[in-house]
Amino acid sequence: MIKTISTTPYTDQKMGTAGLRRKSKVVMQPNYVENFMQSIFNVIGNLNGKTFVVGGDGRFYNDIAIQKIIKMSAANGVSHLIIGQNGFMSTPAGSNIILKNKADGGFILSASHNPGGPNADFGIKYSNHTGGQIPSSVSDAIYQQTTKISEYKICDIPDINLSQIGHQEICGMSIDIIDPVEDYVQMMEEIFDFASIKKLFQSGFTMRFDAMNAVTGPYAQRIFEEILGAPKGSVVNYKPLPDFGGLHPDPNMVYAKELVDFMFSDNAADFGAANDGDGDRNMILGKKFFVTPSDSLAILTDNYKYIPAYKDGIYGVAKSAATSTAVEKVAQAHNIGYYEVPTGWKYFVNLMDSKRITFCGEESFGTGSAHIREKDGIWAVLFWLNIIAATNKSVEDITTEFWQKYGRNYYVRFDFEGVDTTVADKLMENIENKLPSLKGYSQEGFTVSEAFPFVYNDPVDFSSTKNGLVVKFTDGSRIVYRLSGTGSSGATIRVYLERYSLSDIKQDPLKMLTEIFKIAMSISEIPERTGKHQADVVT
Ligand code: G16
Repeated sequence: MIKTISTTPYTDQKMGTAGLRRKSKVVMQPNYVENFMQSIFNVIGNLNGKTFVVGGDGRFYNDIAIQKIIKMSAANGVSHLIIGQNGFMSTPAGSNIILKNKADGGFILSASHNPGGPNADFGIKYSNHTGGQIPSSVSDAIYQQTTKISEYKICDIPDINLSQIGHQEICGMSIDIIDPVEDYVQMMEEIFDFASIKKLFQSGFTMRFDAMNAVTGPYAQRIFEEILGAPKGSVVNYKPLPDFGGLHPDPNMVYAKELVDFMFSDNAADFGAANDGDGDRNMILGKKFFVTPSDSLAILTDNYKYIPAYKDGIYGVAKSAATSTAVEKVAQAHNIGYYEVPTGWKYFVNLMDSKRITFCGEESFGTGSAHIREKDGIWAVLFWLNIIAATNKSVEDITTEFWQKYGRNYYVRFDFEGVDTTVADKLMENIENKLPSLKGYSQEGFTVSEAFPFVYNDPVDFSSTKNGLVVKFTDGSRIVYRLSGTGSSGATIRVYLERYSLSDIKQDPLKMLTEIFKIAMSISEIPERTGKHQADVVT
């Protein structure tokens, strides 16, 4: 039943920040998935005795790609697959299943927060035995394979029925189809104080969780409504749909508009939250109040003692370089380790495995801990609920008290999308060339204290990664420039702005960052080089 099929390479199978992301139509080309998967299998080598976890966020083409992966796994000698029922599994749940079963890795079929559908995006995230996505050295080797692939192996059998939980054997490989929600719920129950969150809901506390028609709907309904007792209907857009019902499943102020409008209305719930396509990102809202992801990481870290799993102490904390420095002050206050890594959750994995950090987070709506090796949307929501239950304070009060204690890092990210890649590359090169001469440069009353490309030297594997360009000012303000690594076409220039104030904590972030934005534009020459005077997305 095993067939070897000739193929020719595609030239565009290089993974980005988190796996391979392309337009669905690109992925649907003949042998596209097959070439990519065979390249992975070739790099791993002997697959005999190996176990992999497979699932996805249910987006368009999930059902087709998963069948290809199953049949190719069997043909390549994989011994065992653990698959989410109907092909569904969130990214954090997948990481947990890999760790719990000591699997050799896993494949989550998702383009994360990117929209889904025939005219939208598809993707494949590949994790190894750590439960986290593979390091760049491995993805580079896979890319090399994709450029010279000439054949792939596949089992010539009918599609496998993924709807029944249980065990099957195909082509000499064993398959276990599991409930993708069950183990995840158990893990959350072990981390958080479910009894006190239950009491919170019993007292009349209200919440709205927007699953954005993506993978977390069933997880959220089970946890928030069925177990914790949030009123039925608290979880909205709960049914995972192949095109996410036309929603762009990115939980931010722009794309989670329905939730934002509700939470900023007079009928708002006490607490609001959203997750992205594959359930690793989160957005936190209070009544007419938004918590930036950078602040969220700092606040969770500062309040770790309320959480049963962390109350006895935590290791350090890490953030991506582009994330605001709010959590640095918390790390100093608690006397714990503090690390800055490049953008990409995979860079946290070594720090977690070596017990250097417990918490980590990114400005791109990602927060998580060492319970798994991916960011975790529902975990972040439960963490907030647990703090609220323990302190009896609102999201706004918790955040305001945090700013009163540590000062406020005003922070906004500006995305310039759909830029020609050559223009974007030149623009970044031009900024980088300018960096050495920027020290002492003054504009709008701000003076540059240092300017440098961000370079991360991993303390565990000693690899070195360059990602982003940093301009720091004498008052602690910062500009970071980066090109996104998660888009599926063209380039997105990300400009991250930050300004710190110890006592002036109630201002409008955009107003506070007006001057820094002007400086960022004149250093980068974005308007002149791209023709864009406004960002396409401001979060
Ligand atoms: C991925 C990575 C994150 C990263 C984000 C944005 O998240 O796992 O570490 O912050 O992309 O990356 P970029 O700025 O390069 O677009 P996800 O949720 O998309 O898998």
